[in-house]
Amino acid sequence: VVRPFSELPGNWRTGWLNLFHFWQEGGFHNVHNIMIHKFQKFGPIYREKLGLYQSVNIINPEDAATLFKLEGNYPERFMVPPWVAYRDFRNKPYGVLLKKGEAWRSDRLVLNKEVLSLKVIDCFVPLLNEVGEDFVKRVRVQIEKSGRGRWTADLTNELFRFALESVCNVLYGARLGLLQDFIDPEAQKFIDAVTMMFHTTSPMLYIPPSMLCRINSKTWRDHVQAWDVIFRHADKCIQNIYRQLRLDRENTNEYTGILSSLLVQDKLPIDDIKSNVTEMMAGGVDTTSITLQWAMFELARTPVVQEQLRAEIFAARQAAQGDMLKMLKAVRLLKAAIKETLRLHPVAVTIQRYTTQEIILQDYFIPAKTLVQVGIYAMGRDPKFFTKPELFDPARWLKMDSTYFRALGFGFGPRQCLGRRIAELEMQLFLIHMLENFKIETKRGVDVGTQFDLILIPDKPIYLTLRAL
Ligand code: HEM
Ligand code: 2DC
Repeated sequence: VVRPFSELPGNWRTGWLNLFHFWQEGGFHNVHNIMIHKFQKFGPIYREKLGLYQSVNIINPEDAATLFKLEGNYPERFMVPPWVAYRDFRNKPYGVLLKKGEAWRSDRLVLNKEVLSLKVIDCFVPLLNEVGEDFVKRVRVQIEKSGRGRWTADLTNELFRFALESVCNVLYGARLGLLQDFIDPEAQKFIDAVTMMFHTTSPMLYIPPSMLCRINSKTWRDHVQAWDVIFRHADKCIQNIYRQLRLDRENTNEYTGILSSLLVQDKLPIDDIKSNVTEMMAGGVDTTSITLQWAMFELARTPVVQEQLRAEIFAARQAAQGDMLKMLKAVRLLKAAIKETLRLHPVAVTIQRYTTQEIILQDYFIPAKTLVQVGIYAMGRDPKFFTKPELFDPARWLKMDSTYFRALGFGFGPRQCLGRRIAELEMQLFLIHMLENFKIETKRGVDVGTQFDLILIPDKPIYLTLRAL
């Protein structure tokens, strides 16, 4: 029998009271643990109301499959209210991140060809590879300086620079020089602004956009300032390329980055190109860098796995004779290690969709236009879906009976992460170079937890030791 929507478990009748309790429990930094707790209390589906926002939350891969299979051609996710409010406040155009309907789809189809399709891999690999190699050089210099054959540090900012350098090299076909000693203070300001933008988003997550600009709180002002820096700096980078392109028109057929391709093709209006390139530049900093930090942390704690990856990489290098494209096809365990990192440490606590029609989940009727969230953080740590979930075991992905709707770190379907190809190649190449050159270690017994800062981040600094091999 199918049960009605009103019978769903959960405390969804008292929105503002819930928001208050949530705030009391330190919920703004603890969303991921509160979700795990609620799945334990209510079972695999529960209904929730925070402020004005209602959602249904699910954890089961089968239910995720049901949801995504009916998402239609214009899937929509939760629109982060402060992000919408900023653009409306400053009159900035939306990119795919915040567009809907046909406007979203037509942008996405043009962008997919230039950013996500298989044909761009050949163009991206050399650009991302050189940044990975430069990171290794930088670590070597630090090791020399120490005079002890190793370097111990919190790599957060180094990795932010690496990630921005990487995404800009594919976007603009140009190096910013962020892996040198003296770096452009504007670029550092951009990096800090992205972190600030995420950090100031979470306390405003459940307040509708129309209310935000009116209250003029400190958080809102900091948020506006952060986006201002992001848009201004991205605009500067875009203008640079635009000018260059007009100077030397009769360019060769050499690949000069995503922005040039989009400009030359002329399939998107310039404002849409700008907004989308700005989103990609901002979306490419904290996401890959923090995932890489977690990956190195997990590898430092499981030296056996680290050795297995190194062996795979050495063998792949031998077989490919320096051809990176070929090499990337021979590192299955490394790719599984990235999946495994995102299982335990997803960037996004949930993947959400609005239902397009009535659907049935766990025998409950869910009406159309309901926000349904797949709790991927909770799913990744649940023994029902991953045996011994606490173990970092990349090989599980190669021997599991079913990985059906379990690898959702980049989302799913036509609305999945636009930067997925960039992110995956960037992280694979980075880890290849790091594992070929250094042993990664960390102090025993130091446990690092997770904090919700809109994206999930480590709750304390991670200290890693890199030792020359
Ligand atoms: C969307 C994760 C890196 C740009 C998303 C979504 C997730 C995600 C979960 C939502 C997908 C969905 O709703 O199905 C990640 C992870 C990354 C990463 C785990 C790295 C480890 C990047 C990078 C860029 C980027 C490097 C920029 C080049 C975007 C954009 C969207 C998006 C623009 C919105 C797409 C749309 O709405 O059509 N990402 N991301 N992401 N990501 Fe990423
Ligand atoms: C945050 O309840 C928690 O990839 C909310 O690169 C639901 C939600 C909605 C959208 C998610 C967001 C969460 C986390 C950050 C994500 C975002 C969609 C895209 C964004 C996952 C889970 C991110 C980090 C993009 C950001 C691009 C931006 C800087 C221009």
